[in-house]
Amino acid sequence: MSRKIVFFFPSFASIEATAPLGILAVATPLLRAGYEICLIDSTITPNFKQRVLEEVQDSVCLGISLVTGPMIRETVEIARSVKEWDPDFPIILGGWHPSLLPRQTLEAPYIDIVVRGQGEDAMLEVVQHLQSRSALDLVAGIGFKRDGKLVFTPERPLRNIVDLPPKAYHLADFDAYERVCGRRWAMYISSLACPFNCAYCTNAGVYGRKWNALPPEQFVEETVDLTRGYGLELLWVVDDNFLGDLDRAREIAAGLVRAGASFKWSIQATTNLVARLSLDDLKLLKRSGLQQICQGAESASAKVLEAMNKDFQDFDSIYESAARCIAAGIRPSYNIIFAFPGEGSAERRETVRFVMDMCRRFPGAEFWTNIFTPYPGAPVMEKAAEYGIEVPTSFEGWADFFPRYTRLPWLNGRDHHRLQVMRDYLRIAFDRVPIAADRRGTATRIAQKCISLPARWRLRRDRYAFPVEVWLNNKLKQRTAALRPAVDAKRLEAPAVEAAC
Ligand code: B12
Ligand code: SF4
Repeated sequence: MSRKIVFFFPSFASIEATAPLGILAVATPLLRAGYEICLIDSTITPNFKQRVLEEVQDSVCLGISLVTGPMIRETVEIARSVKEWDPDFPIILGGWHPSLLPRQTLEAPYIDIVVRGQGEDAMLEVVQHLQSRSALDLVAGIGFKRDGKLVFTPERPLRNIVDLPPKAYHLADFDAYERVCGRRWAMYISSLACPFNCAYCTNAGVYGRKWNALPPEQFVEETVDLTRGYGLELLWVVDDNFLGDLDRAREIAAGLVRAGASFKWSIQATTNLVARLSLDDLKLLKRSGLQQICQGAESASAKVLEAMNKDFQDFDSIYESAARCIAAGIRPSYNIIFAFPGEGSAERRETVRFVMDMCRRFPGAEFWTNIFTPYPGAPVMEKAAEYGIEVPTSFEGWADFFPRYTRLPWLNGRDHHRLQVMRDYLRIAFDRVPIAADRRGTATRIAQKCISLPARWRLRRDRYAFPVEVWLNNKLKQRTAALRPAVDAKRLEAPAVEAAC
């Protein structure tokens, strides 16, 4: 009887490639039970379809991990091909999208089982039941098909992160990820859930709101081992809100300094908690290797923030904490969401002014902008009908939900185009440091610096007609693209919507 389980990770349209943490998490209990794991990540496997079709031949099942959006395209492609080879071969979906929309996902004819929420125990139990051919009814937290009908088992209680097994990092081909990304890095998670409930966020629907975390000693020991063992230069700690316990953060920093850790790391945290860190705290974090704190500023308009349920955010404290971060040598990094319901042109201008003001006052601060994307399970979706949001009625319908190019009933045609051009100008005007290695030559850098000045002028005056600088920047980017490796997940870049407007 086969002991092989195949996992597929579809492309997430970025060259910032590293191993998928969700799959590394569910792999550990399977390995401990004596199963062999084959992990195929589309981003580092040019002939991924053929590889999956070869590997499934002698395996028990295929597991796919995905979030809402373009990852659905390759999921469908792979699942359909596997079903063409053997209509009875079990295909299991896990991760955020199937967790938030289990019924609609399972309705797709090529999906057999969906796992809702944490998958460590559920996946092992599913595999064991598939092998013993016993009924799946006793496996909590899943959905499956019986005689063409969808069956859902009761919810599986959430486990705290301390009770979860370590991730199977040894399955990751870090050499291949480094070839694509230019940097050797990994994701690490040290806490689950977030106590807040922002209207656009789906977290509460999967992990609840009970923040729970690993003790500082475990964080220090695991991260030091991980980075030394695989020669990693950077860890992105993907906790939703790393600073849920400020003392824990301080102890982690002190522990890393004591351990002589030499890797860089970055975290995500809410602006109100970052604001509680003193300059001394930040200096200690910097000494421990912390290089960046990502925060969701989202908008500068009080009206929009209220609609987002972000009343915990205070702008004076954002300015103050940015100043302290810069003084400590840590990059404050902020996300912005444009076009949230209720954002008119006045509110958008307010946000652009805030971004420009921050970047001018704190060189080194950076902003990443997105277009509001209504995700399943987010509180804002309760008002979908009121906002005129067309909610897809099939699994495949969610494939184009992606903050880079989302179209909304109130943001279409010329408005959408104008916002995209403005986002382009924000990118040109102010520097951002991506995870992937900077492959630009000196000439490209100087040219981009030169066009940042007219870009700032345009942003100040809100003028985006004849965007020659954007055209120029695209030409410069093409030069850099030629230096990229052949395997580039950007192939999933937006469909031809930009050209249409
Ligand atoms: C790391 C990360 C990324 C990484 C990698 C994503 C990935 N797929 O691994 C990158 C940078 C690529 C990314 C990109 C984006 N992300 Co992201 N990301 C995260 C983040 C911070 C951590 C994910 C993680 O690794 N967690 C740790 C692992 C261990 O947990 P897990 O993924 O939940 O896995 C568990 C279960 O889901 C399940 N499971 C997972 N896979 C599988 C597979 C099988 C077979 C089974 C059985 C079970 C199973 O078992 C695991 C262990 O319990 C989450 C937030 C979060 N708190 O999780 C957001 C999150 C997943 N991202 C989100 C979003 C919106 C995005 C972007 C759209 C953002 C953007 N502005 O572009 C893009 C979309 C990417 C794309 N093109 O499709 C949303 C997803 C919403 C949704 N409905 O899907 C989240 C939840 C953030 C949020 N708060 O809204 N993201
Ligand atoms: S603070 Fe971040 S993780 Fe928490 S609810 Fe808001 S968006 Fe989600």
